[in-house]
Amino acid sequence: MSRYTTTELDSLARQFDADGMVVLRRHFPKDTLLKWRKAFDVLLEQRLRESATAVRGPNRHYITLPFTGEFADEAIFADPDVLGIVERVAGDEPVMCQLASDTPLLGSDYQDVHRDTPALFDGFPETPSFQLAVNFPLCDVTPENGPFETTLGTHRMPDKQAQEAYRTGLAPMHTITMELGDVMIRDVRALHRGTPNLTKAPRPMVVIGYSRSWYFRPEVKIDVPESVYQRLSATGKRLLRYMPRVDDADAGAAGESYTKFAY
Ligand SMILES: O=C(O)CCC(=O)C(=O)O
Repeated sequence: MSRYTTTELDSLARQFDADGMVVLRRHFPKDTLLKWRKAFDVLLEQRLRESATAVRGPNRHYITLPFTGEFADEAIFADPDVLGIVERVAGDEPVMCQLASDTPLLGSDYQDVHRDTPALFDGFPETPSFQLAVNFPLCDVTPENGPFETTLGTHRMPDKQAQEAYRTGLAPMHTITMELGDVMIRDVRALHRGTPNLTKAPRPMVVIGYSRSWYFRPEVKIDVPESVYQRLSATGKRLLRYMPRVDDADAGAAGESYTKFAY
């Protein structure tokens, strides 16, 4: 069920267009996310043991989540408010193409300031949004455990202008501390960076990728087990329409192909 009215979603979409991001505070139920955390801790341990993560800097790991169990949760990935904002800023019939996590550990560092994708057309950065990240942490995110930092309003700027705006303080970094349950929706073109986790506890941040209906990202995919697919609603099936369907036994195979992440 939606928490926001149509007027409020319109306003959030306008804020997104200006800033390149919005945060919905206390949006997802904490008890659901604590179940995700329990499942994630097992996965993290296993992937670290197998060195089967995509490394995003010292002690910073990107891990695709299997689309099974807790993680195949339509109440999360088809949340009506999140989709309401995604559709307003990236058009009707968006595609869900990524379900993963970013986790800085003790010993992680500042990432270089970067965008996650280049402009859609070389030399024409001023386009509406086409690739979004919906991020939510599996713990509280404090100044100590590696908060995400982002500039506001750089998502539609040419590279030089964005870097200049950041360097001169016109577009400073904002530290996004979050409570378990908060959700951030962002245009991945904004200049941003990960920061060091100074604590002993991992700081997992889930990332669900949504794209415009016609946009294809070959570097990511969600393997959808047939039995999970059959249980999805029409909305869930539609969001995942371009994702490969796999035998149940093949779900959750380790191995990351999303390695170039900074532009
Ligand atoms: O996890 C984070 O806080 C940021 C990660 C990030 O921006 C990236 O790896 O591209």
